[in-house]
Amino acid sequence: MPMNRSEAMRIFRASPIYAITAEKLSEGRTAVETVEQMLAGGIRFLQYREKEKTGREMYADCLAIRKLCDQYHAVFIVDDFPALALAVDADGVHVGQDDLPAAAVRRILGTDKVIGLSTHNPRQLEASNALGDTIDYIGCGPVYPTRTKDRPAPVTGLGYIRYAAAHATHPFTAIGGIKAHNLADVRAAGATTCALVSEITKAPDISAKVHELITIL
Ligand code: TZP
Ligand code: MG
Repeated sequence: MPMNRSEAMRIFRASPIYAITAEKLSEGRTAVETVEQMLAGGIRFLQYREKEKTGREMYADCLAIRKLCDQYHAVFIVDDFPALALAVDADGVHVGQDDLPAAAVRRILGTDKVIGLSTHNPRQLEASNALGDTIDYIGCGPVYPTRTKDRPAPVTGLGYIRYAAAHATHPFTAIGGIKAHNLADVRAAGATTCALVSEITKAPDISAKVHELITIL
């Protein structure tokens, strides 16, 4: 059972850590196993982001993740694919600047799903503000260098997080190169939610890593 949009966003605002999958950076664990351990560690807002899988593979993974997220009352976001999100009853979709425009995604998903949009600079942030309630949250980054994403936008530094804290009209998550050692700096710059991929997926003990991150905050 998916949850409604406002409940999902309540959980976003209460989540210091937004966890994102990357099976190929998961030290041999599957994306589903990784999600299980993220949830056991306390993650309640997560994204399925698998850039190299087939539709069939992603569908199977997402059906399993839907069930796991139900057990933990966690929010399940699918990266890039509105049709996949609807097919598995995910709680929302995350899109980037080169994906379907947010308004088109909203038409597909209807009014009760969460939409997240990546932004990389103040111009894109101002454009996201203009989208109003077409979208629910934005991503801001990459704050630090990252090797997780192919062809990332230029590193923004913490200056962009301060800009977002002052100007974003949507809740936002910082993303890109965030690790245990710099998490407090990102938080101090104004990010109350931080999205992490490799720091979590590569951890020997994912649920212990999530505990460590939550404790830092
Ligand atoms: N968008 C901007 S940076 C990034 C995405 C999806 C990847 C962040 O991964 P990591 O491993 O936390 O640097
Ligand atoms: Mg995308």
